[in-house]
Amino acid sequence: MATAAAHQTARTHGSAGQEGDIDADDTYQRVFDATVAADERIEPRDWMPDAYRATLVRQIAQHAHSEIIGMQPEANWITRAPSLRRKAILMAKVQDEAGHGLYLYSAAETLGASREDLLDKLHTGRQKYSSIFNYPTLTWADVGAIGWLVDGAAITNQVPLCRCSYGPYARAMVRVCKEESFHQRQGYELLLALSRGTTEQHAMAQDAVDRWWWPSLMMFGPPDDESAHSAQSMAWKIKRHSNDELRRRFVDICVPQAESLGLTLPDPDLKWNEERGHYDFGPIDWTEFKEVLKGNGPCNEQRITQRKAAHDEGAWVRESAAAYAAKHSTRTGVEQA
Ligand code: FAQ
Repeated sequence: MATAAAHQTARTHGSAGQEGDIDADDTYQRVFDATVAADERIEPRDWMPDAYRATLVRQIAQHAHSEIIGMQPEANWITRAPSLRRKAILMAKVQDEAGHGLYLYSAAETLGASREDLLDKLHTGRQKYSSIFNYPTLTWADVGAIGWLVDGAAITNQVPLCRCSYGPYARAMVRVCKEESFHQRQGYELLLALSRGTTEQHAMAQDAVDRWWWPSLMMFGPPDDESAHSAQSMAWKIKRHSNDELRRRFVDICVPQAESLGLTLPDPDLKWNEERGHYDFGPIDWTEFKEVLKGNGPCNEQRITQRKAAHDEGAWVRESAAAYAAKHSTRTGVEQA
């Protein structure tokens, strides 16, 4: 059992004692394990295993990248929204996604990652973003389907992350989930309006759901027996549930909602299983998922090209903001303090 003094030292030191100091390493590890076991938070200044830090940077960066790449498919419809009201809602939603990216890159920075480096890894394909954003938005109804299904899947995955063992990530998720929940409702409301509209509008809504359903199920990641990181991430309480568990939960939520929308889900095997207390569903095309991850989805190339162009075109904004901050900090004496 670690002493209180050792506990404090271990919790507030960025690295584990002197090189070769096995006792200190041991104590730090025990304090870390005890903190996680007690469902307390690991904070940026606490000691943590290198692999825990690396896993968090990987997941948070991938999450941040998904938020900013995820702006593209919906932004595609801002200029063609069917009314001023719909345009204002959509602009606010896309802007929210940029904000989520910001919280998440900031959370990654608390682990020692550099934002510039993370963006470079995204642009050069060394870090991933969610598979879902490699599909095209072909009609206005896709905006509704993304809100309902993609934001719905995101919330199902992210609500448990509010209890993630790493403090800054968990706290960022609280706000993100509140906003995603609003996004999900606007998507549902949009689809409901189309579903109850003309025959053509109903068909458009159904077509969008048909195209987004299976990719939304893939968002939860590979099946549990193929998930490389789940076991360790769950032991560290970064992830609280497995990929398949969350996928099942999402299907259970969506089936009654689809019925209320007057739309069907494109799966003939979808059926309530009394014994399991869940819906059974058909096989997911994991070959498609793997192809999308390899860069062969319908929009992978377009998404990265557009992201890089936006980054290059925005260089002057970043430079101006940095110059302003430097000038401001000199004037207020922050630099001398
Ligand atoms: N796409 O061992 P696991 C949103 C990768 S936010 C791409 O199971 P893990 C908001 C995985 O990284 C959506 N890659 O991995 C919004 C790993 O590869 P690596 C994003 C995927 O980390 C809405 C490999 O497969 N949400 O939508 C995917 O334990 C509307 C093995 O997988 C998050 O990022 C995938 N779908 O579990 C924005 C949530 N799935 O890294 C705009 C946080 C797996 O070894 C509009 N992340 N991979 O090269 C997580 O919860 C987890 O990272 C999982 C994957 C569950 C995604």
